[in-house]
Amino acid sequence: TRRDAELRRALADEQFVLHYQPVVALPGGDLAGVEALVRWQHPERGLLAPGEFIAAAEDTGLIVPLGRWVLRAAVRQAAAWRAGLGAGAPRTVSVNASPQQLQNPEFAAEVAAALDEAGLPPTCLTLEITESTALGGGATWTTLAALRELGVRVALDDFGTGASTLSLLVDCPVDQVKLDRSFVPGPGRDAIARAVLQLTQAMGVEAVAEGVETAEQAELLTAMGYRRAQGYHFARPAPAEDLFAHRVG
Ligand code: G
Ligand code: G
Ligand code: NA
Repeated sequence: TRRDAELRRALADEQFVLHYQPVVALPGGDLAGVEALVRWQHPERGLLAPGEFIAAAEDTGLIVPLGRWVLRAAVRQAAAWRAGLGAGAPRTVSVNASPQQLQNPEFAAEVAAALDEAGLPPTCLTLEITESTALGGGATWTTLAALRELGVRVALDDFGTGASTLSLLVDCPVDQVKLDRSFVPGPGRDAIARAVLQLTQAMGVEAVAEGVETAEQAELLTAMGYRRAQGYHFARPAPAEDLFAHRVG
């Protein structure tokens, strides 16, 4: 198809770029890590968000080579920040992974090789998967276990929006849960955010609140006991060179 050919060419021509969004510590807002978010610098249509091409990449299977590129670029960038910024560098880089990547029996070895090549410790990488990916079973769970054995951290993204049951957290152990932005608390609507925090604390899993857009939301989350947050209130996704321009440049 045309779509397929266009995506293939984009990969060959290196038209993809990564933006990074800070994950911060609460209270205080100090930098804790970054999430890598892919964009397509399209020659005619300009900068495209993942919503415009990830689904097509998944349908055509091109998500496997695209995901490989994203992973390698993100760990290289994280290693460069560590070398250049020292204690000021983000301590973790989070990378989104699609179901097909996790089902690939070579994926854990590829991740290990990318980390090794970049010189980034495995504990500095978090792979974000969605609940539907985590429900993959079989090959997916073997890959996740191999990754965690390496020291790579696994996060369950968009938590609370899937059709999953809580037993998923038992069947598919993860290191971090990202509360979906639809559950960011407001006055009189904080039950889900509270419940998810209690659940993660009971399981010894880190909780990250996503989609924090106001100071009031950040205060509510802090008062509840959230220690990690991400959202436009703190910082928008930006190119690597803009993120720490004031410190590196
Ligand atoms: O800002 P935003 O539009 O960047 O991202 C939208 C969605 O695209 C998010 O749900 C995110 O998980 C997904 N996404 C962003 N980057 C990647 C990537 O590199 N791989 C995959 N599989 N999904 C991504
Ligand atoms: O979890 P996921 O990978 O879906 O989250 C990344 C997506 O969320 C990206 O599209 C990113 O641009 C978007 N995003 C990040 N912070 C905020 C925010 O505070 N509000 C909203 N509405 N979207 C956000
Ligand atoms: Na994500």
